[in-house]
Amino acid sequence: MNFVGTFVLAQLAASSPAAAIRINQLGYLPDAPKVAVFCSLDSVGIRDFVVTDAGGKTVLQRRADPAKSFGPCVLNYRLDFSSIRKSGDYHIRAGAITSPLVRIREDAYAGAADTLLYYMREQRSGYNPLFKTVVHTHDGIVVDDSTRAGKFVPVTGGWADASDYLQYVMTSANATFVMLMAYRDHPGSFADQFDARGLAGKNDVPDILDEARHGLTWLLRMFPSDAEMYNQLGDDRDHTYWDLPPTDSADYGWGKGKERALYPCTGKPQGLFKYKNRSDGFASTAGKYASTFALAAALYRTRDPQFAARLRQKALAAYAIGKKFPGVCQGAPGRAPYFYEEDNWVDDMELGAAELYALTRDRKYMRDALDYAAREPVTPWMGADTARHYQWYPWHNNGHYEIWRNAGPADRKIVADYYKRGIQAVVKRADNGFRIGIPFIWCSNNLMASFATQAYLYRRMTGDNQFRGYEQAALDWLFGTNPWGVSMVIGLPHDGVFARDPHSVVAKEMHVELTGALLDGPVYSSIYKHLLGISLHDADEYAAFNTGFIVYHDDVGDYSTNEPIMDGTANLSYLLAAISERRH
Ligand SMILES: [Ca+2]
Ligand SMILES: [Ca+2]
Repeated sequence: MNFVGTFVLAQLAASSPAAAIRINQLGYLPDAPKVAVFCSLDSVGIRDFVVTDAGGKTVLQRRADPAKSFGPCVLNYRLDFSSIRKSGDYHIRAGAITSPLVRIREDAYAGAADTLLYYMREQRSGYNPLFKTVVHTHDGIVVDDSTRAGKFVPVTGGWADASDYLQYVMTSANATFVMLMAYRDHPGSFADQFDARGLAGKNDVPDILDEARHGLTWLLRMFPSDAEMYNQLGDDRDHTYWDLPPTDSADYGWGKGKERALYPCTGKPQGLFKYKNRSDGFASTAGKYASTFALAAALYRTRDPQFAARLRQKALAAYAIGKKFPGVCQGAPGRAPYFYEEDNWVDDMELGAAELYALTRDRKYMRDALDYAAREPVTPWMGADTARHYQWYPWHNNGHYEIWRNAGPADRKIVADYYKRGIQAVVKRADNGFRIGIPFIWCSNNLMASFATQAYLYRRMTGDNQFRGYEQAALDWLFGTNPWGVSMVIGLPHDGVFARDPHSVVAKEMHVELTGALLDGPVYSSIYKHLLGISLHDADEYAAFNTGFIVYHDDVGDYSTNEPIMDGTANLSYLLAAISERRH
């Protein structure tokens, strides 16, 4: 470390707080549970807290509830101010600490789901509205296929998965599905301010459908015939260069900046070099194609009948392939050992079957959906301490909810109970001050968003409010009620504390704020320490809060906690749309 670095760290240490009050910076709905968390880094505790209104008048004085320590927070207290239901601006004071501005608003979440779409547009491959040009125009050339290797297939489009430019059907299909589902259930939460290309200006299509259709177009290209089901575009050879999308110079063996490698599902382990995945079927990918196309076919039935007819035919074809070739089609590693290690496929086939039943009303699909659901009632990370990278994906199983929408009372109860078991498994681990029970594996924010979404869906399905506090705690965590006091969505709220230095070449080189991007989020410090090629570029402004079992760094060098993720961002759109809708 050089002298300047030492000096900066000394300065940080001198100004380090001994405690903090963490809140949801986006705000609280008037009728929602409202709990701030007092995190003390030493053993100085508090007894009471007060809440003052915008005029400085005390509106609540209460006893702080001591809670189990968590991460860097040696002492933790829950400051419950749920009794305040009047919209307005407030501050919370406890000991010598004053909170940031606390907002209680009917419209606290208005427009939030649309804000996520700024990041989705920025991630577009094909025409990209940030660069105002077409990026990755040559895609792609088939690899790892005995009969088609070397063939060019036109698959331009879709979204870059994260800050690299790899593209996966696994994450892109789920992203598309969730956006379609968010629009179907909560159309009032979305505006029309951008056109199909993602440029400013309305086109009489809600922007969430513009974005979903961008995904659908790419997915149709990735599944051009029954004999060709593609799964991945590019591999980690992408990481050799840290380029902007229009000047991407990755070399897949036929020259820098040329076509990217296109991987089909093959039903066999894949990996062109040292590392191999554990693929053994098609169903994880086929199920995702089927569910996304089937839901889209229903939504576009009157809007665009021709498009809908094509989607319906593709949904049926994909589902049949999944039935014929059960098993998983995982991400393919390149030179590095990391890949998407999805191990479950019955969840994907369940969702595909549920959507095909909704589309066709053929009972055989409902029977399939219920059979698949019974084989994996709980998404297996729920209740676990760890998991492999994207081992259980999607992070929550929308299939149970989609069955529920069209099932009779007995089956409705069965799938609602499946959700309940998953929620209970997480809640059992959530006896800390933040009420958080997820494992802090890579992409923990996805787990947080999915837990909150599952808890929301369960509440909507059953009217049972017993987990509402945990649902709210997960939502609050994402918007700042976490040890670092950081909103995990860039730009939400625009005047909040959020990542200023994300792991993104676009943000770094273009000097743009990646508004709407959900970050990977905190990980176990043991994971962080063992990742390859990771180091901070600047002094850690959150060092005082990185002393516990989990860490988060607002640093371009930390690709494990501070990298924006496309699929997680899209996944959050449902929950934000749901909680904002009736407030418009
Ligand atoms: Ca639009
Ligand atoms: Ca799966």
